[in-house]
Amino acid sequence: MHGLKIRLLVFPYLLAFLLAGCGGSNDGDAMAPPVTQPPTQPPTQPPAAGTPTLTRTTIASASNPWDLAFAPDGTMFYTERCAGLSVRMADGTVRRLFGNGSAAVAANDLFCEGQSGVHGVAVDPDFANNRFVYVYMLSNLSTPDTNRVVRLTVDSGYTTVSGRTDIITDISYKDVGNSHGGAGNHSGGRIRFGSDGLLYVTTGDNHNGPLPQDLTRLGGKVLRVNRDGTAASGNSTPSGGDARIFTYGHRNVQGIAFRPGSGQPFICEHGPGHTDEVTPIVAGGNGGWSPAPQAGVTCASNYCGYGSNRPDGALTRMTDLEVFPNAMRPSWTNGGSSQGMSPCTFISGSQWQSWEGRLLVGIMGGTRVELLQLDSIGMTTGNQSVSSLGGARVRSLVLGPDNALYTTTDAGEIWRVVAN
Ligand SMILES: [Ca+2]
Repeated sequence: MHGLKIRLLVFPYLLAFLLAGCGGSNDGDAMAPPVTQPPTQPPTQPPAAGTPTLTRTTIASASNPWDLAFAPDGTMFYTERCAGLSVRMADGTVRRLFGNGSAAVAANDLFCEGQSGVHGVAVDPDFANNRFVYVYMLSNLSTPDTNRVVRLTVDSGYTTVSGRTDIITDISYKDVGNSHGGAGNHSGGRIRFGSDGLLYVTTGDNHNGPLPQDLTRLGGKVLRVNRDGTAASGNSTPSGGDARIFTYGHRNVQGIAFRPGSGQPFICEHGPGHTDEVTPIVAGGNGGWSPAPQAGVTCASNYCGYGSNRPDGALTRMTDLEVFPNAMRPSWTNGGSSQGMSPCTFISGSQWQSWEGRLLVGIMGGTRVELLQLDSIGMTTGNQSVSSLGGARVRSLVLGPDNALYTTTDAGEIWRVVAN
């Protein structure tokens, strides 16, 4: 990594030096070919877009808020990991719609354990007509327990929900602890509608070695489904696999965002002590994560995610191009380290000035948010840490219908961040 970075930094200076040298030698070289003179009129430069000034306000407090989503009228839904789904009205009124305790509608099967509980929330693109909201949650309705995606219908006054429909009931869940941690680890759980109108669901590897490459089970995947949970067409799932699988070979994906213009999905994925990854994904793609032991290797609990799955003892790779040469290449890795990459979102809106079109990535353990600049194929060409979004474990990053940025933090706050 360092070698590459140094080369990239040095090259422009080297090029400038060589060009300057060429110009100098031409001055006294009678044999030099004629030089085409540059136009006397300097080329017109587009005005440089500025850096936005951010103003951050805490608009709500909550208990382990995990995700949030907006209705077209600006009403905000948010989840709390152990409580359920709430709504915050424009005037600041909060109502608990679905979950435990005082929620308008009880979810008696909901429980939280370890990292798991209520995670992502998504609003249907046709919410104005169907009033559908979707929640990713841990449930004890199946044996063993599973993560589910539940669809709810919200009433016109945002006072309650009805018509619970569990559209995905069989997302892998770590129901028993093992050598690598307790029950509830690595459940993924972000849900987002893409610009194709389909619902994307990110899942985790449950500290289970074979799971990410097992195409018959839903852990360590990105799913793509219709609003009733059936497989979307065009998923290109490899033969014999569950047709809901869009991509596989992932560790614990908790961020997904869609690039404005192309609509291409990018995932943001927590690494195993090294190599957090941002990756543009394509239908049928393999992320290249396989924490199962290779032949001749043994690992505690049959999971090599924190050590080596290889006979040579090298660390298990987040994208193993030796075993999976066609695996999807990451756009960015977090400097070779892993600090809990979780949410991400693309920035849009002219008030964001030079940031428009860039990808914001929350890194929880690093208590910082990185801003990535991408090239035309989605590879990262530059990154910077956004100091005004730092200092917290940012669990969610969502651009509201007002083009303000909204976040949840593990410390229990929901922020609104305005650019100007
Ligand atoms: Ca990967």
